[in-house]
Amino acid sequence: TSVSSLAAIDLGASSGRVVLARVGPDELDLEAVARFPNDPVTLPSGLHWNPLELYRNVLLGLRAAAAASPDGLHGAAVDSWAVDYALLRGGRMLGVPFHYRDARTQVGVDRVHARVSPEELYQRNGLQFLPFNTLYQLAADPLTDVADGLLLIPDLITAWLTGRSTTERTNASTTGLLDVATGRWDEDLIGRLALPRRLFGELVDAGDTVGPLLPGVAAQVGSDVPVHAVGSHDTASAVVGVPMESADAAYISCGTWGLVGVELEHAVLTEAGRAARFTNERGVDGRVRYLTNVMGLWLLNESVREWERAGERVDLPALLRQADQVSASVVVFDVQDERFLAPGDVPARIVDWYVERGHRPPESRPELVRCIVESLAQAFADAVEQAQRLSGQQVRVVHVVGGGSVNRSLCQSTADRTGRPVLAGPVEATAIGNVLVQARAVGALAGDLDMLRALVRQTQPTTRYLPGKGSTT
Ligand code: ADP
Ligand code: LRH
Repeated sequence: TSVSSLAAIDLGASSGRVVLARVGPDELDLEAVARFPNDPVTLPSGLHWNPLELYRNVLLGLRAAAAASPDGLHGAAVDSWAVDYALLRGGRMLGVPFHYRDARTQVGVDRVHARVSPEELYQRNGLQFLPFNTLYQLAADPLTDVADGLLLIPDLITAWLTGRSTTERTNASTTGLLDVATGRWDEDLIGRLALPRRLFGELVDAGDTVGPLLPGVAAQVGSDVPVHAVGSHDTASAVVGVPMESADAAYISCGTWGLVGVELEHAVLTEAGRAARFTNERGVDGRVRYLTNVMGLWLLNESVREWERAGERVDLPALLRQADQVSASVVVFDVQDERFLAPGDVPARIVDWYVERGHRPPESRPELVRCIVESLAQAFADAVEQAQRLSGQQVRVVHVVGGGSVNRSLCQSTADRTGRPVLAGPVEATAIGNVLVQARAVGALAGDLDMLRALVRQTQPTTRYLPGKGSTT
């Protein structure tokens, strides 16, 4: 084993980055060589992603990563948000991929549930109900008839880089069409939903090698780079990067969403878990990510966007500091209310929530931000309790990773409301999980997830928040 240079291409729902890492048995150094926004576009057809712009930025990022590694890059791998896809025909993309927040999915939900009940679906795929799970989107997508292939977003970028079409399993588990017991495509379910079997291609696992860059791509990047499969669902990579020391820990992967749960060896398919919307997503090394989607920093970011749409510039760190100074006691609102899912005027919807219940609504921006932070922390705490109760896994410490881990009031309030210590960081857990799995694939590291996490503990600083107290780094 020796030190390797590896690039993580991490595409979040709010921004993307290319992170260059040096990884070896005692070393894990990261540097973001490119950061770029991931802004959706509204067309007459609905709300879409802009995968070409993302791909353009990925190439620039890879070029910067190659330029910063004089001895060459030993690998690159893509992860992104889950569930969304492109349809293809003859290898070419058909149409512009939809954003999971587009409103078209409701018809798909009705169509799927008319054929297969939610109870049966849960036994087959283990997934929490989210109206945008891939199977519902496909049931509302007329292009499935003419398509001969489907690629999830990270697999699409990987295919553009390498010319190879693969479907990585952790992300495939978010389609709703993967058998939770076997990790294979559920042929029977695909048939009953009248979806063309030809759409669902070869499954690969995190750690597999996909192949070299296409010659034309290598020319643009300025170097040849082997591309790997990693936990291509960003949350799967994030969970690899959580520095959990033992099983009695919960994690909150907090970016656009707050994904709250525990890691298990086996799926839990109880009716209570289904009712509480707990999911069994596939993790790296066959682990189960038993978690639930909490609305997350979307509430804060979409509020800021709404104010910025009105032509202002908002300084988020300054606003968070002002929110900390709010002395009025805060009534928490239900962040899981479905009205908050769609893009738009989130602040007005929050005010409505309070008014409908006869509570005094927040009267200033700092007060509104404070309500969001406290309400998110309460939802996180509720989800941690549920994860413990539904899985039987004792939770003694709560890890927060992702962008939310640098939000101090969110972390402190989560410690207070869970009554458990919160360990915050690393902020780039997803990129870390991505490169750790690559490092193992190229032989720079060996061992199971516990050993990978030990390296994260050894090299990455975390901040500890104690309930009712303050924080220490
Ligand atoms: P995603 O992967 O879903 O795009 P990230 O994990 O990158 O999300 O988190 C991004 C979010 O983290 C930002 O939109 C912001 O809300 C929060 N964040 C990032 N940096 C800071 C900071 N310095 N202070 C407060 N919040 C921050
Ligand atoms: C977080 C995430 C989450 C999914 C959602 C669509 O980025 O991948 O795990 O549920 O996006």
